Amino acid sequence: MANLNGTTSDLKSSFLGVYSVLKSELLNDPAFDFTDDSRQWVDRMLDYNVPGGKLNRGLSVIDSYKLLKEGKELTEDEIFLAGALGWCIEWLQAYFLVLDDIMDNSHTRRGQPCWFKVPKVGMIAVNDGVLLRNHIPRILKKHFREKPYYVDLLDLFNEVEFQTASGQMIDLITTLEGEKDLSKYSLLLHCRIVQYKTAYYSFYLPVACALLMAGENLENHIDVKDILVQMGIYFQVQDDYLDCFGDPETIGKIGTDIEDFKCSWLVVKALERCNEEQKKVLYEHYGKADSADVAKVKALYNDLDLQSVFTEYESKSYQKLTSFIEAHPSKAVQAVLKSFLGKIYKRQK
Ligand code: GPP
Ligand code: MG
Ligand code: MG
Ligand code: MG
Repeated sequence: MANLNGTTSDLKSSFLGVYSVLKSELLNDPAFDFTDDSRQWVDRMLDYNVPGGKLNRGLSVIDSYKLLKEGKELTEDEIFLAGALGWCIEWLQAYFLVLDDIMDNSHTRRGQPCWFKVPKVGMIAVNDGVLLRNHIPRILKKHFREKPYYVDLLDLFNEVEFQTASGQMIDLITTLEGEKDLSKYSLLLHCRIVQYKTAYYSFYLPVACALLMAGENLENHIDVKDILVQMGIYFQVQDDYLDCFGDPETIGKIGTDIEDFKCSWLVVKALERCNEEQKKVLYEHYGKADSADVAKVKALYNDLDLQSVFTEYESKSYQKLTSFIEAHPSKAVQAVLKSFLGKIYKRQK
């Protein structure tokens, strides 16, 4: 395996090397000895859903661990383990996305059809989601069973999965309320949804994994968690913005938030800023599958200049997060948090 202490592209290619090892371990499970078809199915399903994203969450476990070690060269073994934890997060993400795309009735993901849209897959994707989820404790057991932090790792993944599923549930049932009365949508409600459905697994989890590997007790790092959760909220506001204003070619997915009646940051801001007449347009056209309705909503978002509102929010969030980070007593932790923020600020995908 290439030396992971090297450049970013080395880091990425070695990280992908860890994927191959984990995948072949999982495929060697006696469960698939029975038929070659089953092994091939899982092989294709993993390649389709696990490694094709930006890999930010996974890579940042290694990054964060390195920063926590304050520049000390990592051993090959440490690099493999941090990589394996990174992949557990990517597996978790794959599981969430496969199911989220079914629930959101989405079309594309990472520049290709959503897994459930692939011919002959359909609702088998639900079971594939369950399999992806079950791979995580198998990876953890194989590589971390003897570690003093093994139980904490299992507990962390369980807790974060619970938080995410709870956020997803609120995301989904909130649309039922919105369909009855759009004015129920508020910034507070939005914040609650995105904190749970996105922030814990996307931001807190990678750093918490690195902290556990470094022998830290997570209870001593509540301040870090708070900052990461704030960063995760900002990240999901970007996701909501890109759903409407992003380039589908670049973000690799076609937005469905307007059709799905989502309590998106954009609709909350539109409700805050619209006059009575514009409100009528929103009530009439929001949450409809027809592209003419969607176009009406998008035109309203443009009239309300939501792009500028977002730009303003983006720079305010950046300033606020930077000041939280700089107030943290540890330089190593500051470096971890700044590296995260730098990766997402003004992202286009
Ligand atoms: C992102 O919401 C939230 C998730 C991917 C969590 C899903 C959780 C489950 C328990 C299934 P989103 O729908 O805005 O994401 P995207 O825009 O990528 O579809
Ligand atoms: Mg979705
Ligand atoms: Mg969703
Ligand atoms: Mg989205």
